[in-house]
Amino acid sequence: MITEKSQKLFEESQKKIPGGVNSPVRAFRSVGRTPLFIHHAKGSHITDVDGNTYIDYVCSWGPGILGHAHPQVIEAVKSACDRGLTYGAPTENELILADMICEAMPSVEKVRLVSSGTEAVMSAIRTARGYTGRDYIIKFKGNYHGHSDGLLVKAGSAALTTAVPDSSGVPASYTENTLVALYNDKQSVTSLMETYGEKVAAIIVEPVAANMGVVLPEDGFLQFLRKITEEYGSLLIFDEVITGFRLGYGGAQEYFGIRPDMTTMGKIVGGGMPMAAYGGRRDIMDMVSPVGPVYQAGTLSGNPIATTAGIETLKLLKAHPEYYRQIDENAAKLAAALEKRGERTGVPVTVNRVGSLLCAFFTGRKVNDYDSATSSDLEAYAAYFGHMLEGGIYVAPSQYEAMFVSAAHSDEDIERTCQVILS
Ligand code: HOZ
Repeated sequence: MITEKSQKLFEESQKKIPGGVNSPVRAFRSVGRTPLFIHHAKGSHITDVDGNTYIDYVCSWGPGILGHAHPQVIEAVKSACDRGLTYGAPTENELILADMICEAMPSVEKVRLVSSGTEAVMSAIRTARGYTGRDYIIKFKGNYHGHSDGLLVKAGSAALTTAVPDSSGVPASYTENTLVALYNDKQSVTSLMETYGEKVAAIIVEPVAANMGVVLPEDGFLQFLRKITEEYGSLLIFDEVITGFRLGYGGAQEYFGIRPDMTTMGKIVGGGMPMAAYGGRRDIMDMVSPVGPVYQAGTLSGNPIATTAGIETLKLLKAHPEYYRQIDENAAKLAAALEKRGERTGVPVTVNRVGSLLCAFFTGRKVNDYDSATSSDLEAYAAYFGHMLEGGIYVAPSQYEAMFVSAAHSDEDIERTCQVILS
């Protein structure tokens, strides 16, 4: 595999861009390699600047549920571009998309469109605080909710691999209202609620943790969070930036049958464009400016091109419920192959999967929380990553991310991937 052009671009990029990348996990540091610079992507395949083509399971970290450059999405986006890129004024598209989101997730009665998952979560937290008049929030160790100051506490994703779980540059006073509980550990939540419950604005959770690898909620855990937040008058926020429209059209809340008070979305909802959303109960969302006193704004919020990509993507997902069955089944085949690889090589592997989200941890332990997730052998992950890449398969360049299956992955892609896993 020749990667000369990628290497050259990486060298040059490091002179102008911190670490040569615009988001840390892309630097391939935790797998000890230099990143691939991408030239184009189509369907299930991604091609780098040296002309190497890979079957892609990063899928832009989640948005690519239909695969890359779906013709219907591209066509609509091109035609939207002809009408102008941004107006800074309302459009009918925003209403159409808001309607689609509210229909997909009935807990979302009103929704605000923003430009990134970080912005969605930051705004949801502010709204929850404004609504309850309380300052504390509870998050879970290893859950990642974007990079806003108050949430970079025991975070997942690249914050786990850069060895700076709590970022420098965040004043201690900005995180003093952030309490950290342990994922899947009811007692840790109960203890915090017993002490601070009356002051807790919200508990925010990734219903499936997908930024410390993939860690599933244990039976009853999400139901417990629903109950305890009700008891203390706190809000329950589901961060569905990854799970929204992926575990099913109605996201994790439909999959697990829980009605959160607020939901944050990103990735798929923008169809590959920079767009995200936060929404929830009408009385809560009516706290947001200009109706209520919680300020939040954005020049590119509800951008016409981004909403076009989002609408077309959701239309396709809604029209093809069979996609969800297909991607689940394909993910199950990959999971089985990964387990078999563990048996064959003698390197212990624990595979976690829900729907089309999966991840291999190189540990013999059951992985159900931060400590077990971080017990994975990172050298073994790096070796697996290298093996897959050499075999033409592009998986996340970090243990602490998910493997995403898309509707564009064909039977041949899955078969080929299983062969590489087992080779
Ligand atoms: N925070 C993203 C993964 N969970 C990474 C985004 C990126 O590097 O593009």
